Parts: sequence; structure tokens; C-alpha cells
Amino acid sequence: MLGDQLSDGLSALEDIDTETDVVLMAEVRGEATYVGHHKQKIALIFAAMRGHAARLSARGVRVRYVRIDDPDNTHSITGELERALAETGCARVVMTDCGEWRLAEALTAFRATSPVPVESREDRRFICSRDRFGAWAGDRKQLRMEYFYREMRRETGLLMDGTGPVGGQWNYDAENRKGLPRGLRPPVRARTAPNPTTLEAIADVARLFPDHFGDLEGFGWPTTPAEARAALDVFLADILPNFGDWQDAMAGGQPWMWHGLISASLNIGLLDPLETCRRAEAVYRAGRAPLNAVEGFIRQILGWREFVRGVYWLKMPEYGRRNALDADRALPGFFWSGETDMACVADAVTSTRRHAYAHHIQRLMVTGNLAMLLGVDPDAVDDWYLSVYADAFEWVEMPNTRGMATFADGGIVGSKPYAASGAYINRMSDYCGGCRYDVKGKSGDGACPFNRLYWGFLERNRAQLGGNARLAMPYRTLDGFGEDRRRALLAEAERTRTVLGATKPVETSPSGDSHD
Ligand code: FAD
Ligand code: DLZ
Ligand code: SF4
Repeated sequence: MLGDQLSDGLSALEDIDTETDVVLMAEVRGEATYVGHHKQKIALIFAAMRGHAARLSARGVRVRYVRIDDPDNTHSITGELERALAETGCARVVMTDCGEWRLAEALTAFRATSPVPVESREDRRFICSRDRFGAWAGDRKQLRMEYFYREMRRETGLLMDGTGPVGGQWNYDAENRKGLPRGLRPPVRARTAPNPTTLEAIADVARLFPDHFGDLEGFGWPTTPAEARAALDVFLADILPNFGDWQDAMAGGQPWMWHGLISASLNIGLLDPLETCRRAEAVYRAGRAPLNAVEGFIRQILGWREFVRGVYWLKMPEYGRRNALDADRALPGFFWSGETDMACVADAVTSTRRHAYAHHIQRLMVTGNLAMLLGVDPDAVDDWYLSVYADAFEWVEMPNTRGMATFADGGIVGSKPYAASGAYINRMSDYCGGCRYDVKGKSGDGACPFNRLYWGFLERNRAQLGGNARLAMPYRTLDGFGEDRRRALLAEAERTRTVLGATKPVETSPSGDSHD
């Protein structure tokens, strides 16, 4: 049982015989360092694994639990499988399909040479199976989340009125793009106080992974299903009603806004996605939250989360090599340090460092947008996103990064790049007022770097993007600038790329030990 398979009812355990069977769980350096995960992510996984093992043991299940500081630990999942087989004499291995291509490959290789039969069962915690997604994708020319989402609504009956969507519309996104009115502050959010098991895991990570990126102080993630449910209860009652209206808004020093903070709990198995959607629907049906909020929330889980997972398994491993815009720059060092005068970027990185969290619009429109405008190599972008967030697992991280945020997949996840100048960030946040740069400035050192990078991005990628109908308007504007101004803009954007990218990036070693 892997560190993101901590669900009751996991397929590998559904017919467990507590007389004879042994559950293997192993804390291994291989998984903790294949990228330099944020310290909070490692602490979360270790705490949640330890808690889950204790609950299984209390139910009479025999658990072979290998701790990170076990002197005999081989520090890889397959190494621990081999050691367990040798020491227990078990006659077969049963597992649940693993979530990342990298480890799935290693387990396939293990299976090929295993002395005992190895069975890998479907991960039934997802709403849409990989086969079901493959059947939906079929030979469609384009995979669009919206059409997939409608199928999922019909199949699950979520927010359905007979055969049609509740309220007559499938998607209320247009109502969910409001900027934050001046003076409106997001609610104070209660985090989960670390329980004794969590405190012990935090201490272990501080001792064993001191050089990994990120702070451990202020750790507030649920590490048990009960804690995750309690946090979800509070969200559904108090926060969800406003989730829709301010879903795309950002504010300085406000990491949480009206977001659910549930991705890490969902991804490691402390919460069930379908049950979470049904509970949100019940809040709407009881008249305690408006439709735009509840539909928006359910769409993120039933739509986006399931869609990106389907795309990942459909397209890997080729997807992980995609680089449609030939991006080749290094990731600037301020993605790790947060030391930049760009107030929006500094705030997103600060939140990331402190909490192993940034909300969706920060990931998409601030750091992701900037990485795309700068032309950062998608491998470096993936490495960063996979390292820095508590909820990061490649099946969900990669399609968001290589697909949604940077268009490196060439249009599989989204129909156009989410490229934006400073005007978008200004409209959706209060960052620009306190920034050294002038968001309205078009050129010169004092002008917002996003502005010239945006036009430079369009000009630089004209061959790949010029024919995209959804970019017709910005390209018309760019063409209206005339040849000389376009050339000057491109030159200034290139200088900005060099100046911003010139900060020596911290090497991303496989152990990630130099990330802080
Ligand atoms: P909320 O805003 O409250 O949304 C509720 C839930 O919907 C989330 O918990 C999540 O499970 C799901 N969801 C929302 N948007 C997406 C999405 N685009 N794709 C998949 N699920 C979604 N999410 C991860 O779980 N892991 C990642 O590694 C990850 N990397 C990302 C990288 C980039 C570049 C971008 C743009 C997005 C990424 N996301 C990732 C999606 C999204 O940003 C996070 O799921 C969300 O910020 C988590 O916070 P929350 O629980 O408060 O979300
Ligand atoms: C992320 C992670 C970490 C940090 N540590 C472990 C671990 O020690 N043992 C384990 O079984 N799983 C861990 N994980 C989660 C795995 O990386 C994850 O299960 C795979 O990447 C498949 O999604
Ligand atoms: Fe970000 Fe530009 Fe606004 Fe500064 S002016 S906060 S860099 S968008």
C-alpha cells in the first residue's frame, strides 16, 4: 500500500484475509527524494501512512510497516517488496495500480521477474476508470473537459434534473470570475492542529530532510480521514457558499481565499472524490449554497480532476516529453527563493514555501503564466510543481503544468495558452497597487514585466500560435502595432527573459537537496 493509497476500501485490500495476509507499507528515500518534495509533503505522507497503519492494526490487520530510519530499509518500493517476500514467505502480491508512470514502470519490471504472482488491481477511488476515459476519448480529434464533464454529470447524476442539468446550464463559470471588491477580506481559516503522530513525522522530516524546500512551521494539513472530514465539514458549511464568486480572485498575504484546501486529502485517499461531490450537492439542495458555487466546486473534482487523470494515463509516456513551444530556458532562482520585485510572484512563492500550497489562479496565472511567457523548459517547470506542493502527484500535476499552464502539450488539455499580461493579474487581485512595477507601463525598466513578456511571447511563437482562432484578437492587436514597434517589443521581451532568467537557477538534483 503506497503513501497515496490510504483509503478504506482500497481495491488491493477488499478481500483481505486477516489470518494470513500481510499489508506492506514502507517509508523510503526513493519516494521522498525522486524530486525534492516540500518538507510538509513528506511529513504529511509519513504521518498519514503511520496513522493508517495504526488503524489497520487496530482492526486486526497484520501490517509490516517499514519506517524511514529502519536500518534494514532498502529505500525503494520494489526493494521493500523483495525484502518482504524473502522474510514473510508470502505466496503472492496484490496491489492497487500506482498513480505515477515512473513507479508504475518500476513495479511492472518487478512483476516481470517476481518469484511469486503479482496482481495489480484498478484504483477504484476515481470516478472515471482509465478504460472508461479511453472509451470516451475514442478517436475524438480534441479532448475537451467540458464535454467529458457533462458525461460524468449524466453518469453520476450529480446536479441533474432528470436528463438535464440543474438550473438549465451545465457550467456557471461566467459567474465565477469576479475580482475581489476593495475592502472584502477572505475569512480566517482554521487549520488542522498536528496530532501526536503528525508531530513525530514533522520532527523526523526536520531531522532527515533538512535541506528540502519549504517550511515545516505552521503545518496545518489533515493527516487522518477524521481530520480531513472535519475540515471538509467546515468548508462546506462556511466557505463553499462564496467559492464560486471569488474562485479566480487573488489577494496579497491571503493564501486560502475561499478555496477548499482538500486536494492533498483527496490525492492521498483521506477523502473520497465522489462522496465529496455528493456532500457539496446536498448543501445546494438544502438551499445553503448557490448553484454557481456548488457547480463550480463539483466541476473542479468531477470535471478537471478526473479529466487530467484520464489524459495522463491515455497519453503517457509521450506526454511527458511534449514541448510544443520549444521552451528551453532555465527556471529563474526566484521560483525557489521568492526574491523578486514582482509582488504577485513573490506572494505566490511565499505561500508555496510556507504552506506547500498556492491556490489555482496563482499556480495558473502567476507562476505558470510567467514560466510560459519566459519560455522555461517544461521539464524544469514540472520538476518545480512536483516538488513544491503538498498535493503534487504527477498524474494531476503534469497535465496541469505541461497542458493547462504552459501549453507545452500543444493543445491536448486546453484549446489555447492561458497567456496573460499584467492587466489580468491587476483585474483579479490587489497585488499591483503595492508592486514596484507599473502594471499600466508598456516598456522601460519600471513597466510590469508581464506586459512585454506577453507580447514577446505571442511574437516569438507566431509560427505555432498565429493560426489559433482563439488568439485571433491579441494577434490582431499585435499586428496593429506595426513592424517597428513589434520588433522593439520582441527585443525588450528578450532582454527581460535574460534578465529575469539570469538569476542563477538552483540546480535541481534528483535528491532535491539544494532546493532551499
Ligand atoms: P479548490 O479550488 O477548492 O478546488 C477543489 C478541488 O478540485 C481541488 O482540491 C482539486 O482536487 C480539484 N481541482 C481543482 N482544479 C483542478 C485542476 N486544474 N486539476 C485537477 N484537479 C483540480 N492539483 C493537484 O491536486 N495536484 C497538483 O500537483 C496540481 N498541480 C497544478 C499545477 C498547475 C500549474 C495548475 C494550474 C494547477 C494544479 N493543480 C494541482 C490544480 C489545482 O490548482 C489544485 O488542485 C488546487 O489549487 C488545490 O487547492 P484546493 O483543494 O483549495 O482547490
Ligand atoms: C510522495 C511519497 C513520499 C514522499 N514518500 C512515500 C513513501 O515513503 N512511501 C510510499 O509508499 N509512498 C510515498 N509517497 C507516495 C508515492 O510517491 C506515490 O504513491 C507514487 O508516486 C504513486 O503515485
Ligand atoms: Fe505582478 Fe506586474 Fe502587478 Fe507587479 S505590476 S504585481 S509584476 S502583474
